[in-house]
Amino acid sequence: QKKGIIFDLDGVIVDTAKYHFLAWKNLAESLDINFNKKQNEQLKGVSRIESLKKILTWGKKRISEKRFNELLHQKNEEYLVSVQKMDESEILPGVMKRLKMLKDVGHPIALGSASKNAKTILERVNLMPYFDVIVDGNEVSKAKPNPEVFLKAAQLLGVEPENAIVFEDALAGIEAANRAKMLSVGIGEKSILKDADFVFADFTEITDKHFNAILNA
Ligand code: B16
Ligand code: MG
Repeated sequence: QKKGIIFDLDGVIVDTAKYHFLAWKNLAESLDINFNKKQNEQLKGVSRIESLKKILTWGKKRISEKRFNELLHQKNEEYLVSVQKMDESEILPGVMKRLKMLKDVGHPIALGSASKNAKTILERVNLMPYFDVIVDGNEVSKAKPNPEVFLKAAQLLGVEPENAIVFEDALAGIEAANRAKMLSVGIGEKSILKDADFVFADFTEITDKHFNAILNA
C-alpha cells in the first residue's frame, strides 16, 4: 500500500502568513492594539477565532460577541482581497516538484489545514488537481494539536495513521501528527520543531535521498 501524504497549507505550500499579518495588523491598529511579526508567529496554525481571542488578550480588550463576530468578518474580508491576487508564483520553492513526483508514483494526497479559506487558496494557485482529499477549518471542530484534522484526512485517503506522512510548519501541527501516530516532517526551524521525526528549512532542502527516506521510513 502506498503511503498517504498530508500537507498543511500555510507555511508549507504557500506563505499566506504575510497576508494574515497585514489583515490582523490593520484590525489590531483599528482597536489601538499593537501587533508585531513576533505575535503573528504565534498565530500560525491557530484558527481565526482563537487568533482574534489572542490579539484581544494581548491588547487587554473586552468586546461584545456581536463586535467579535464583526471583527472576524472584517479580518477575513481583508485577507481575501490578498488571497484573490495570489497565483502559482506563490507556491513555495521545491513544493511543485514533490507534488508532481508523489502524483506520478500514485501516492494519495490530502490537505490538512486550519484555514476555512483553504479551497479558495488552492484554486488560486492551481493546485486543486493534486489533492484527493481536503480537510480544512470547515470540517474540524478541534484545533491542532488535536489530531482530528489529520486523522480525518487519513481516513478519507483510506490509509492507516501509521501509513500517513504529515508535512507541517507549526509546532501544534507536529504535535497533532505525532499524537495521530503519523510520521511528522517539520518545515521550518529545527529549534522550534524539535519533536518532528524529520525537519527541513524548506522543500528545496529535501533531496531525493531524503525524500525516499521519508517515504520508506
Ligand atoms: P482562516 P494552516 C492556518 O493555516 C494559518 O496558519 C493561521 O494563521 C490561520 O489563522 C488559520 O489557518 C485559519 O485561517 O482565517 O483562513 O480560516 O497553517 O493550518 O494551513
Ligand atoms: Mg501552517
